[in-house]
Amino acid sequence: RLLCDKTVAYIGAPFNDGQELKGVDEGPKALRDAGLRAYTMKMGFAFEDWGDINPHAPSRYTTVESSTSLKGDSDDSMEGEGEGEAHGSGESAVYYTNVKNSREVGRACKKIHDATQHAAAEKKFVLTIGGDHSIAAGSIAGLLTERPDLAIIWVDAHGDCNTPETTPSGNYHGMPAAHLLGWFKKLVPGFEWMQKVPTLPENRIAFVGLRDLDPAEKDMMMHSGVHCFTMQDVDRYGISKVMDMALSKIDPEGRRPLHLSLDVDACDPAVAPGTGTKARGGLTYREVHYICEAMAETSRLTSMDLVEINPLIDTPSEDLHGDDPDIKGTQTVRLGVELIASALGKTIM
Ligand code: Z70
Ligand code: MN
Ligand code: MN
Ligand code: MN
Repeated sequence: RLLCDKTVAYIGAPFNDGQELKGVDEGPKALRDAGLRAYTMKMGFAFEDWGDINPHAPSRYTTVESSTSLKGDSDDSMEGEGEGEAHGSGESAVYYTNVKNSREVGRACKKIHDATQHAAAEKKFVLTIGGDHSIAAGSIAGLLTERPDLAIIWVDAHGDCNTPETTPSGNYHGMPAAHLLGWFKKLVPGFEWMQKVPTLPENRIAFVGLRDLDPAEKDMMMHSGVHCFTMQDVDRYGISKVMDMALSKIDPEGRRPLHLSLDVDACDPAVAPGTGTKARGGLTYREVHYICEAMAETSRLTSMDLVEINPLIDTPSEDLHGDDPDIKGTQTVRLGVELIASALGKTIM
């Protein structure tokens, strides 16, 4: 019995305020232009384009704005310290003030939350396309609300487990996993709504492909219940054993709906050049495909994020050999379409 229908709800999250580089907000359009709709329909899926979340417009799903707001509106500037300073009212003492663009990021994530929750309620396969990885705070929050026993495979070079106390950059895309796990001790302006979202239990997330962690982030991950599979684990055990181990950790009885949060920077830069934070020694073309194929084989994959594809810095496809003629676009964009197809069950035989 399938946990979702063979209908893809495509939710575009053209969003780049969680990091420094422009271009990652062009991901949703690039994947449309690459021919994703036709490609997935050929595989027997219905394809519903739910459009792009406009991070700057009022939500099309809800009129509820956050009821708490900071007095004095000192805005999202980087303050260096992780601690909020009192602004007279005392209210800001419970807020972090060092998350860059936090109001923008938080409001956009709330809209993404509303959209993924809505699509999950309609039993769709929920496909959220970034944008930077900040959007996973929204997509997973919405999915968890509707599918409370959800378990997550987070494929990334990075842990994305910093808190505002440990972040070296202030960039929210290095923090969404920690936020979902309930590791933030204070509120983030724009993210007040997260308080009402179920916290993700630590033993329900496994990271795959890790190789670039900040010291304090590494410490928190190691001393928590999250499951970590580094590139060295991929070398040692091979990707198939790593996926077996990861899935049995987050879903020992094989009954949970599964979510794949796929940051393309998990791939080796030779495979995915079009991304902002490249880290050498990543997943090969086949390894990242295997991850998607293994998720599809469970028959319990009900949602996916694909993030950090930056078409503006991508390599032209002329450099690609043996590419699929049914997919258009630059190298990393094409890879994105292929990975979605694998996650939806495309097999070699
Ligand atoms: C670093 C930070 C990060 C993606 C970079 C980098 C995080 N740990 N995430 N690229 N996708 O700033 O927190
Ligand atoms: Mn903006
Ligand atoms: Mn990431
Ligand atoms: Mn990353």
